[in-house]
Amino acid sequence: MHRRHFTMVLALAAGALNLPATAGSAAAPAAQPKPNVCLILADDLRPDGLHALGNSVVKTPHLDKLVQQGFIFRCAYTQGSNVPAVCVPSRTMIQTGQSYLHARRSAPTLAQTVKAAGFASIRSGKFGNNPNEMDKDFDRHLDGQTAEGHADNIIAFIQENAGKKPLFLYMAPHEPHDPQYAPSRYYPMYKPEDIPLPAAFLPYHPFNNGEMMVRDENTLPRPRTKESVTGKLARYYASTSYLDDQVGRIFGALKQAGQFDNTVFIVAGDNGLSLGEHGLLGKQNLYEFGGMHVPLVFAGPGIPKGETAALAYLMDIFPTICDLTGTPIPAGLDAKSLAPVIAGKASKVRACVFTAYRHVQRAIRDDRWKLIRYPQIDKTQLFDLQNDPHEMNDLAGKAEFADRIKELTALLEKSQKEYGDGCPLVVANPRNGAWSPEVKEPWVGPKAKREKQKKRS
Ligand SMILES: [Ca+2]
Repeated sequence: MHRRHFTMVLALAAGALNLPATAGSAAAPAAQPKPNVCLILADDLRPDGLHALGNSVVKTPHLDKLVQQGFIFRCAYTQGSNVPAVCVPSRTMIQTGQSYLHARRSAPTLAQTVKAAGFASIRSGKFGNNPNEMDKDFDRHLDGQTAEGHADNIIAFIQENAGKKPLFLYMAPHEPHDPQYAPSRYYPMYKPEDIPLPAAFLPYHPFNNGEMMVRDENTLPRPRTKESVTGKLARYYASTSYLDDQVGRIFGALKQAGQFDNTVFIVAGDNGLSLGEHGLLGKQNLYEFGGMHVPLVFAGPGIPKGETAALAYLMDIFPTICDLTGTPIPAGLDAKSLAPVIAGKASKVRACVFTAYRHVQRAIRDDRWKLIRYPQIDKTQLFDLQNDPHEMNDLAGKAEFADRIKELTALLEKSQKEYGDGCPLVVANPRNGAWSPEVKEPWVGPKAKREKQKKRS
């Protein structure tokens, strides 16, 4: 499928990137009609959250068809968050293509860019966890309330506008975020007893990571148990299947309008989520099955079937959409186009990925190694992701890895400078990191304490 479009869009991408056009086409990008774009941004979807991404339990037949024909970024991340609601900076970074860590540089947003490029655009999504002022720049900006409502909004938009202009369709539903609101018929699809515990399951997190009692972490009692965690996973998968059915309706409308094969699809999650890994439940940590690691798939005209371990940021979606549609990329972005990786012209666009959570966690990873630093408790973890993808074997205490830790710490400091992150990696008088659930009020920083008081009031 999409074969007939392959040459055209590769030529478009090549033109935008100043790459040699492989198919010998010298057509000017501006003369080519743009494909439509359909961005599905699920809320809290884990990097293995779809069947075709390697999860044998969850049923997602509609999205699977795309993923099976598409190009998967296995190592994609949202950069981080200065608040427990990781969604907000994540969605803002998609709109700006810039790091949340420094003041926003003046550059058009994604919404402004697609508008200027001649797309008819709609965002239908959850309100409240998004940069609302920026999202207003889409031609239509709606809250459909449910996944079904969002699909209705987008289907109506397709029916009104297909063929008149290229379409930019952005669906940002609540699913599969908790609490789950899928219709009741979805819940019997998953029996907790059939769901395996995550590989890195622990009843408790072994130390205080600086955010032990946040809202997400309190959605199940402690200790975490097989029953409680698999029950939560069952609800999460039911919600994912509900979303998949609604996405299937959008695909149907695009097919009916004769536009499906002329649409670039991007399927992603706004942030990751622990569901029992390391004793955690939220997105307020930097583990691989934690807050920042997300699914990211591109499919459609010009996009070959394949996958890569190239390190990507979620904000890269913005310039990548530009390249895949022959739209100029605005100057001043931190994000990088992934089009060269998709086109097989480059194996990577960056050597390392830096992630951050408030002032309490910082991490850096390269193709193999990952270091997580907890400045407030003077703790470092080191994982060999190649041999330990679930981060179950912390190598930081071993003398033979001292040089590796030095190298990665230097790389982390370099990334902090690059993105203007002033968070110290070493603090005076670090706290005791010991933690157990018997301690009712674990240590929280002054800012978190204020947030907590605000929530109570
Ligand atoms: Ca989220």
